[in-house]
Amino acid sequence: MTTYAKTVVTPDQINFYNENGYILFEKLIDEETLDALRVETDRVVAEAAELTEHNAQYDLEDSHSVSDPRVRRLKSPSSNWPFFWDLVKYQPVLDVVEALIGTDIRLQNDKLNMKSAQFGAAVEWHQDWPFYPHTNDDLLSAGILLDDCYEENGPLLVIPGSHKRPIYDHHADGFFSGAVDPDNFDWDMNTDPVALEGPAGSVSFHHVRIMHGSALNTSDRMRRLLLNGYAAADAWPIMGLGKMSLDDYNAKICHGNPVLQPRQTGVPPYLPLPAAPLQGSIYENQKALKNRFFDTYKKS
Ligand SMILES: O=C(O)CCC(=O)C(=O)O
Repeated sequence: MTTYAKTVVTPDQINFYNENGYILFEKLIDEETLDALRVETDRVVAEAAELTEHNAQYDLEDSHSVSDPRVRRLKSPSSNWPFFWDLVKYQPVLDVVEALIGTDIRLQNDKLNMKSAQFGAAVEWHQDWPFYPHTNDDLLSAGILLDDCYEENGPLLVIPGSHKRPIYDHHADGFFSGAVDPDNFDWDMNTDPVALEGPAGSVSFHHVRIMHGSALNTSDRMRRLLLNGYAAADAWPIMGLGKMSLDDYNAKICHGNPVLQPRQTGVPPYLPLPAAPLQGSIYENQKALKNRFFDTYKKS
């Protein structure tokens, strides 16, 4: 097993994260692991070629066909392919997560968003919190860049400091839509968004309440982003464990120990109910948003 030097996270970096709700570590993933991640991703994507509809492992672009296969997302990769569970426990990333949310850490969710060259789908502005409210908000997502990612590739955009604002309305026509209507934006699109961009192997960390989204990938290069969502083990999901047994839930602990006593803080609750009419992924949930922002967005 490879051993890694502990990632140093300085008090200034922790303060930056606490103030802004995000931080980026350039090239945190070593070259060997990054190569292995790309090889495994290519292998898994190739297995989807014959699919004709979404399933529990793959979310497909609207334009997907057997003759022109287009995977939009790998769903819960760590549950479906063992390589990705090993990566959830990759120590240099967990060192940062530990510095930001504490020692006892559970994997909350994970996905690999593909954003392929020339057609990769946009993700409308949203906070992650309304999708999975917890008893406290010590949750974040680590975004591992598989490819160099810059403005033309549709990087993740965040609104610094928005994790301290109220929870925005994520409903449309009375149902959860997982997206914020642009008429409700109270930030300046010309100056406020920050792009989490950098060379392949860089890792961004964003708070569960930060406002974020991303534009289409109109470039001729892929933008693949593995998002591993981590939670402090004492943050308990308000929506319950779903179909998971307690043993399965605790098997998601990737650092430290399970905690049975929830820590309750005064975070604003928000329920993703009534459920979005279109289920399966954020892309499907967000189809209910009629007033779409990124369909016509061009950075000025
Ligand atoms: O892939 C992206 O750019 C954004 C993804 C995201 O925010 C999500 O899947 O919740």
